[in-house]
Amino acid sequence: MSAPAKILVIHGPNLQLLGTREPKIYGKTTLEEVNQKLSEAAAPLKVTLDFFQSNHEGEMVEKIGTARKEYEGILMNPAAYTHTSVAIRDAVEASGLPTVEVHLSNIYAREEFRRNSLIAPVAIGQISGFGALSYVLGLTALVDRIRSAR
Ligand code: CA2
Repeated sequence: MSAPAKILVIHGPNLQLLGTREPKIYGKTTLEEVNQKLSEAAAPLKVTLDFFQSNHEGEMVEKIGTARKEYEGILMNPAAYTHTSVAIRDAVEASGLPTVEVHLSNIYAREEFRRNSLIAPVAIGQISGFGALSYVLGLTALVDRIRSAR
């Protein structure tokens, strides 16, 4: 029997504000509660999670850059960097790790500039628009992919 997969969960800039502002767009669930929901979903899937939140592009790039040593997949909400960061996209691609991109809001139903994701082409998939459930759906899909690749 192989060891349980370790998955890195990355939350991008400003997501530490979740649940405190803009509830109409992002809901009332705090980041801590999102992580709690993920931990509850991870237990029956028999995977372990580490959580990382950063407001800094370079920190996110460095975390992704060392992830291969420890993790089998990445679940990430790149937040605003979704639409701007070639550096994060290149880091994901270079990591070679299956990565699922998630968004709380439906990025295709908002401003034009949110409709383009630089990360999506290097992710195995994207889930957008289901609030905290996007993360749980994303985790389920990521674990399924990791298992079928083992
Ligand atoms: O819908 C998502 O999950 C986003 O990744 C959230 C980003 C936004 O830039 C993306 O276009 C879509 C914004 C994260 C900031 O979160 C806040 C939460 C509460 C209050 C203010 C910002």
